[in-house]
Amino acid sequence: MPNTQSKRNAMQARTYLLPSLVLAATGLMGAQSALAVSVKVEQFVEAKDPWGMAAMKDGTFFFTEKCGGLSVRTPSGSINKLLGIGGSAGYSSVKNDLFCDGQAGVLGVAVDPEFDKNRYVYLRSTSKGDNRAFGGYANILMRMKVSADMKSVSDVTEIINDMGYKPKKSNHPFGGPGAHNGGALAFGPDGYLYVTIGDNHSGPGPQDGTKLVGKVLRVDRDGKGAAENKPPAGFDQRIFTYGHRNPQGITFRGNDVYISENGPWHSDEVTKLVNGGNGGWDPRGEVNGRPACPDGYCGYSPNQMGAMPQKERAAFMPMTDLKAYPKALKPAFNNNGLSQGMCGSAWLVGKQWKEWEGRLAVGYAGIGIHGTPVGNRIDILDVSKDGMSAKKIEMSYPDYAGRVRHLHSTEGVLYVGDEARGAIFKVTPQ
Ligand SMILES: [Ca+2]
Repeated sequence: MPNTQSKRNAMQARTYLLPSLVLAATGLMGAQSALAVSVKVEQFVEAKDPWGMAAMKDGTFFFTEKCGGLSVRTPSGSINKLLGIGGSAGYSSVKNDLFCDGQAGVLGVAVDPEFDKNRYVYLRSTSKGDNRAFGGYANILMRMKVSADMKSVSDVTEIINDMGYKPKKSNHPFGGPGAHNGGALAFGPDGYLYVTIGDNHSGPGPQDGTKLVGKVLRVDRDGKGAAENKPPAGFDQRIFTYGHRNPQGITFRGNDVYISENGPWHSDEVTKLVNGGNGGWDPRGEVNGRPACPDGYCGYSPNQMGAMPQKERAAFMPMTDLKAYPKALKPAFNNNGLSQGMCGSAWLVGKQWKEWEGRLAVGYAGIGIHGTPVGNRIDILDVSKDGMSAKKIEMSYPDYAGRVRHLHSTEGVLYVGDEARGAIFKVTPQ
C-alpha cells in the first residue's frame, strides 16, 4: 500500500515536464522535435485492483475491480456499482459464482458498438461451480444489459464458458491457482469482440487448437466465432490467433490488431496479429529440443526460480519460437529482452498529444526479480506502419511507483489503471 504522502500526492493533479535530456539520449528525435510533451495526471476514480476499462463518447466510463465487480462512472461523476462477485457489497446485483483468486477475477469489460440500441456490455470473470469444466472453475465471458438509468444490469448471459482456468498450485514461480488468464476484451473496427486468454500455465495449451488457453478469440455478440477467422484446420472457429503466453492488452490501429503480453523472466512483447497466426509460444516439455519440465510447463525453464542471463532464457524458451515455427508472428517490440510485467496498451489518439499522437502507450506492472530493474512505467512506442518494428521514444510518467495494469484511450486522454495506488488516473497532454 502506498504511504499517506504518496496517496496525498496522487490525489493532486500534477504536471510533469519530461527532461529533454531523456529525449536527446535516445538519439531518435530531431532537434525541432526535441520538445518535451508534458502531461497532467489526475485521479479519475478510486478502484481497488482496477482492471478493465471502457469509455463511451458521452463520457460514461465502465470499469472493473478484480475482486469487486463491474461499475460505471456516469458523465456527472457518480459511481454506480452494477454487478459484484460473491461476497461483495454495494453492488445492485451480486453473482455468487464469480470470485477472484491470485491473478484471476473480474477482468476485461467492453461496450457494444450498438449500445444505444441494445444496451449490451460484456464482462470477463472467473466463475466456480459444479458445472465448471476446469476442476470446478472456469473463465467466462458474459453479456448483459444495462438499465436506462445506468444503475443495474439484467439478462446476464454466458456467451463463452470454456476459456480454461488453472485450478491448482503448480511447481512454478507465481504458481498459484488462477494464473495467466489474459483478460483483455475489446471490440474491433470490424464489429467483432476480441478476447485475450493466457496459457493458464498449461504446457500444451497454446498450440492446441481445441483449447482456448493461449489464444486470442474473435467472436460475435453471441460468442460465436467470426466466419472470417482463419485458424488452421481442426482448430476451434473462435480462434483468431494462437500460441500466446499471457496477453493482457489488446488495441487497434485502423484495422490492425495489436496485443501486449508479459514474458517469462524475459521478452515482454508487443505483437501485431494476423488472422490465423501463431504467436510462437509453445511451453511444452519434450518438444522442440526441450527436456521435460516441472508439471509439464517449460514457461520459466531452465532455472525457473533462480537468476540467469535473459539471452540464455530466451534461447531455451523463446516467447516467439522462430526455429520451431518459422512463420510465427514476429513482435513489433521486445522490452529489451526483459520481463517487467507488460500489461495493457493503448494507441494515443488526437492532435492534443502532439508528437505522441498515433503512438502506442504500453504499461508495466513492474516486476523486478533476479536483477531485472523494477519497470513500473509507461512506454511510448513509435510502431512502424507494418507493425514489424518499434522505437521506444520516451518514458512517460516519471516519479512513478505504481503498478500499471491496464490502459485505455479516448481522444486526448489516456486512462491508467494503477493497482498500487488503487485508482484509475486520467492522463492528458498539456
Ligand atoms: Ca510471441
